[in-house]
Amino acid sequence: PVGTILGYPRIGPARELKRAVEAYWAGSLELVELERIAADLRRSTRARLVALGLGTTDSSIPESFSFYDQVLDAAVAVGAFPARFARLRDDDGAIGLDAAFTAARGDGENAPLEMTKWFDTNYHYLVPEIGPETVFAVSATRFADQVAEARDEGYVTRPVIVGPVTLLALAKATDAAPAGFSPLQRLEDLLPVYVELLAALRNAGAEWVQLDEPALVSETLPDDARELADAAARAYAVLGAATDRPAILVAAPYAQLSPNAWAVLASAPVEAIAIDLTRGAVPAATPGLAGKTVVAGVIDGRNVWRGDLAGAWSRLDELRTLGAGAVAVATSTSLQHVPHDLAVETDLCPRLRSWLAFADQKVGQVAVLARGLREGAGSIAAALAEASGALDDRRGAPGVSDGRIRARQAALTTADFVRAEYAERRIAQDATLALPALPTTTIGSFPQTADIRQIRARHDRGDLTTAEYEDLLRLEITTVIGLQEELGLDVLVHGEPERNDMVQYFAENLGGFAVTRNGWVQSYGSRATRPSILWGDVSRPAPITVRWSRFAQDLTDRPVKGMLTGPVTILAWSFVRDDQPLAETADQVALALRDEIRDLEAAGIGIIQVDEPALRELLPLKRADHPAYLAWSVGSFRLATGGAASATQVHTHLCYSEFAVVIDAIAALDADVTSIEAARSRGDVIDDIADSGFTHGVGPGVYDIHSPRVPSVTEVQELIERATGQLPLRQVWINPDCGLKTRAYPETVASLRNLVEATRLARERIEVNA
Ligand code: THG
Ligand code: ZN
Repeated sequence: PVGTILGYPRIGPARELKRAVEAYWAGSLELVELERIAADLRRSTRARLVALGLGTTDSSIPESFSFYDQVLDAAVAVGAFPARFARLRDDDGAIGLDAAFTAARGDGENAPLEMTKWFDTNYHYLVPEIGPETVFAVSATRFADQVAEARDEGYVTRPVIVGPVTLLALAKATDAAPAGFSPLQRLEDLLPVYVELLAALRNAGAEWVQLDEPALVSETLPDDARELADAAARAYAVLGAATDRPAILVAAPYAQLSPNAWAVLASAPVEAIAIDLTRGAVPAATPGLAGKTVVAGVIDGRNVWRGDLAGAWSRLDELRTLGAGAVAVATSTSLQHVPHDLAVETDLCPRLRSWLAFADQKVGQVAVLARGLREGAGSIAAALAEASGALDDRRGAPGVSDGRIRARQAALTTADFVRAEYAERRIAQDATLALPALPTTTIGSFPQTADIRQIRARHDRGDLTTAEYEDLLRLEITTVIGLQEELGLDVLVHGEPERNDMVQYFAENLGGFAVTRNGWVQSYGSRATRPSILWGDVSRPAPITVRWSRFAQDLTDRPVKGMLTGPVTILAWSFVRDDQPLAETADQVALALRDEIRDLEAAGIGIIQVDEPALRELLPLKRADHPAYLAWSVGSFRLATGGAASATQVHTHLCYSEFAVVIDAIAALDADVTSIEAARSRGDVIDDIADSGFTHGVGPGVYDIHSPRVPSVTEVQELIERATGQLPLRQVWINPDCGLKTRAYPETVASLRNLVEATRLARERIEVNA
């Protein structure tokens, strides 16, 4: 292929796959219907890619469909399936779609596969479980079936499969594995199964296969980079030597390959290597490349900007000096990280739209550059000039750079990032808040019932006036406050019924952001989000949350927490401008939040939570980049909260249990109280907190909100005791793991009742002991 993409969104332009899969799960769609809808989607994707300029029979069309997750697909194909789901295999050992769905979602008795972040993206994959006992064998034929399906329609497509090194690197050891076992130790056993898969693909008509090996660019996986590069050398020696196989394209997206990994791939017996040229420089020339194609990822698969096409073209030019057999153009990553099509976003301001490119537009850009490679620079000069024109227009457009905001940023001093000493704040807060020992609270959101979602939808459609809508919100807040008082919680929340999403809500209310109607991006399985587009300097035209917080506070004598989303999370879950460092953009968001905090304080709100669940998520893949990232991310939080009075208690919430990885950063946030997820690990994270010498308030979650299960009083007591056993009493807060948005009321009320009761018993014991 001269021009290709590493993968295409699979959810469907109107989220057809989500609707079909969820209908199938609900029992309202037959399996054959689900398979038919999926086949239709694959067919229309192929046709679309051809219409956008990719070739029919030159393997430039990737076959990258997945019902749920590409890592799960690879694990299923090679039979890496947990023992607890083994009974779901067919009689011949094959793993069908139902079995795979069950592994992804659990079945009540058996926990699903764990889900975690796919490199530094917002996509979540399922973590395969592999141990010494795992028996690898070809267990599904889907990859080859799809190639054959395409061939019957007249296409030669290129199947995309997670490669063996990455599959093992992303896997975790089974519970049965001995200490010190790493799934990568099973590489030699796994490779024959990949050899078999390759033969089946060849047999189905594939001329090329794409094996995705992003693990080779990462420095944040448990196996170190050298070990992974060494594994790649062994893996591709074996796969390359297979006689009955398609040509192999190894793709290493998401960051720059280390010189070591690059040298390994360049000398491996494979036919092509795809590298991400939007992150890092063109690698060094090497003789191993002479017979290979370098697939240059110059069109960014991660952002929604139309970008600098002329710049991409000159990178392709630069690549000709590498000594490769051929150069092809591609996206830097799969396009699964961007929405399908900009053309349907007719509500976007036309000028902004002219600066953007979603998946289909990016395919078009690849097609342009491919034409340049085939027919010479002259053939695409007009297209390059047009893209440069859009870029120039963007640079000079009003709002992209706002003098007042820039001046405010330039005038910041270190004092703006520092609050009074913690000890001083503690005294001021103890005096004004007068909270009991082990204060109880929740993370912020209360159940988003069908009713609330419907109210919002009716308001969006114009079926409810804003006045009617807001009356209903006030009613909901009144109920939620009443419930919390009745339960006996100490620090209350208003429940956030006015928010569709913790990022989109702020994006809709800040200047510099645009929101889309249909810009869905898969988050995991059938779920998607609609990231906002941060295109300009960030301003806060008016207070955002203040009237809801004040309304709630007026209903009760207990403190009500103000609820904000932090700058890093707002950036992490949006499409961010690419024309200035993230650090600068983060500080602009921080200043808007700083103003919001000042207004909340003025409205009588004494506790303000600034959530940063995505702090860990944006951690760069390269270790060398960690210090700079942690400096600006922590700095933006401190800028947002640095203006708060000593008596104002600043809370934060972080969602993941890898507390240890960023513990120093969390301490540096200097929040007065930090709540974190802890229940799924039965409180193991408490050890890390105690070991770290963390001195501020901390609320390790005492029950898991990710399932409807109601924790018993005893269970909650155990976690409280674990926390109070290891941390000074005055540090400990009692709260659930995370927000209650996805839960229903019956289990929420029952769980919180048990939380309050367990806390009451803990306080009694403390008094007896004192
Ligand atoms: N908000 C945003 N991004 C996020 C999260 C978030 N990224 C990480 C994490 N949380 C992802 N988790 C989810 C959880 C649920 C859903 C999506 C991502 C979800 N989406 C609905 C769906 O697909 O049906 C659509 C929701 C809607 O209508 O807006 O359920 O919290 N920004
Ligand atoms: Zn959370």
